[in-house]
Amino acid sequence: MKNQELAQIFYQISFFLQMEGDKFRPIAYEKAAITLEGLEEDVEEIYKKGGKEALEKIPGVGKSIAEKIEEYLKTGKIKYHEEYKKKYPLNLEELMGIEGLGPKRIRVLYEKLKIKNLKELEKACLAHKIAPLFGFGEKTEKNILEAIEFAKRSKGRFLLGDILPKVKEVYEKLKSLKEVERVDAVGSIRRMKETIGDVDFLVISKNPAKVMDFFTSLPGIVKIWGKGTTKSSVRLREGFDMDIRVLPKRSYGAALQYFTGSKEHNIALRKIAIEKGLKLSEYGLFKGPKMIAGESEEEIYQKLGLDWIAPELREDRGEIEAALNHKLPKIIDYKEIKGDLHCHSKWDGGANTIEEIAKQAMKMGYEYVGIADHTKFLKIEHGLDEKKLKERNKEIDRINSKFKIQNPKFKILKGCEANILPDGSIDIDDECLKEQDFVIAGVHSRFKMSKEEMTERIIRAMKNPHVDIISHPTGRLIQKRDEYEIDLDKILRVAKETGTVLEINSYPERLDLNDINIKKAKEMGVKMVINTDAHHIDQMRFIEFGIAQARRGWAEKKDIVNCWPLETLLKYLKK
Ligand code: DGT
Ligand code: CA
Ligand code: CA
Repeated sequence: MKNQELAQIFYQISFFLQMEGDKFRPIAYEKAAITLEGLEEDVEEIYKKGGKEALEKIPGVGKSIAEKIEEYLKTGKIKYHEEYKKKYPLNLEELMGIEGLGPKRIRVLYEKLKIKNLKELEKACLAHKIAPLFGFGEKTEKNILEAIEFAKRSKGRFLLGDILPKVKEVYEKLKSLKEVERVDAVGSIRRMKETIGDVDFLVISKNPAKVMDFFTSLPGIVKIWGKGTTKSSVRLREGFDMDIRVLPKRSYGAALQYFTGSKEHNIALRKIAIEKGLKLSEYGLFKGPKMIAGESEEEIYQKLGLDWIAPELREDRGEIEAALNHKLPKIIDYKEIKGDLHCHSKWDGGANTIEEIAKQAMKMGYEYVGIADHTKFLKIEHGLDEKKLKERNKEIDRINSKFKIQNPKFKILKGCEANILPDGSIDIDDECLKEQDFVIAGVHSRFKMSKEEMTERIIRAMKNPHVDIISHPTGRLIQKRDEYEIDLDKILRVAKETGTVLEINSYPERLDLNDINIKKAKEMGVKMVINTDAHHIDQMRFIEFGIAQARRGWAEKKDIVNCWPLETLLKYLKK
């Protein structure tokens, strides 16, 4: 579908014309661009069916623009656009995104300083070449520099955990709108991918104009990229973009399927449709001209001979074949966790008391919660030594007996997150480890070791009979730090042999193990635990992100030890 490409070209023509001070033509091109962006039908189809005359019937498309669309469909280029690109060889995608830099200023910057892209712009700012230009000044230069930083940041992807609360807020607002019959967040958000490029909403509404007005005037919007009759796109102060599309009810399921993605999943699915002599698009599943499914996502999968596939699995990693053979995993549910085994209390410098953590856990419907304070090696984290751990355990006993009356089913478990020292030994003596209900061990120092050394280090810890769980096994921090050099296959084998549980750390920037490694672990029969690593009770909600990754890694109840009742869990840990 060429609609979007054409829209981008028309936005650029509009921009070039504005650079030259044209007053009216830019508006016409921008209008056409917005229409094309929101157009449901494929502009190429329209042209094939009705030629140039049909194009002219598209709102906002006149004779001259229709000719240019025709030219693009025939040659893949528009001469008018190409000539402007030659005249102004600028990276418009970059420069148009800078707040406070309009077409006129961009022209001055190009003509006076030969600035063509973001990098050159930044260099000029840092060399203070912008301020002396007529009509710019110190303040403008500073603002541009800030905008560059912002653009650089927002160019990347965003952590799911940072974005999801805001998405839910917008979702709730849209849902409460009386013009909205149904709303869904789709794309990578619905698949709960660890990072998000942009947020996509789909809506059913009899009054799309109202929905567009509402959406584009939400608080916190810093830029409206486009506002059409059925599609709009905005940027939020936080730096990420949100799209919305209003769809007819009859093809909502098809759109839900298409815009949930992933692209790879969709391509594989479309292939199956073709093999069956069908055509699948965001408008529906078609047999010839007849739509045979479209209103619900389930019927689309069903008509293709597949079981419905949970969004988290839609990455073309074998889910389609499994759905064809009715062998999809019964992945864990968001409500299936019975307890969090990795909470830091005030004892090691966390924000909350054990009692507060326990109360929060009960509020979340858990049957148990594990306190896993840091141990002595980690001095900056106020790690506890053997004596302190003993004292802390006394407090846990005391609180447990207090709660027993209120909630006999609930239990606080005694644990620690001990350190795996560079040689693979643990920084707390065995006697003390034995007294804990569970022991987590993790690498918190000397991250840069050779692959062999690091692998051996972790393996030695797993072979310690008191170590039950390895926390954040690969050590990666999303967008900050790579995994340690480790031989994960070897670690998984030893985990299986020793019955060591590997953690799925839910912290938004950790998500460690990640989805792919979770699937690997599951296939090898390694057990995992979904923990939050919360240092504050508010962070106990992070569990959702860990569960999401576990689902993306095909994990079932049998794979995740904290989906099990307390008794089963404790019996397993003692092994
Ligand atoms: P993101 O935004 O980078 O985190 O990832 P997505 O998956 O949300 O991607 P996005 O926003 O570009 O598009 C949303 C969905 O629309 C995507 O998951 C699948 C569908 N889609 C977008 N472009 C294409 C395409 O060229 N081909 C196919 N088959 N599907 C596409
Ligand atoms: Ca997206
Ligand atoms: Ca998108």
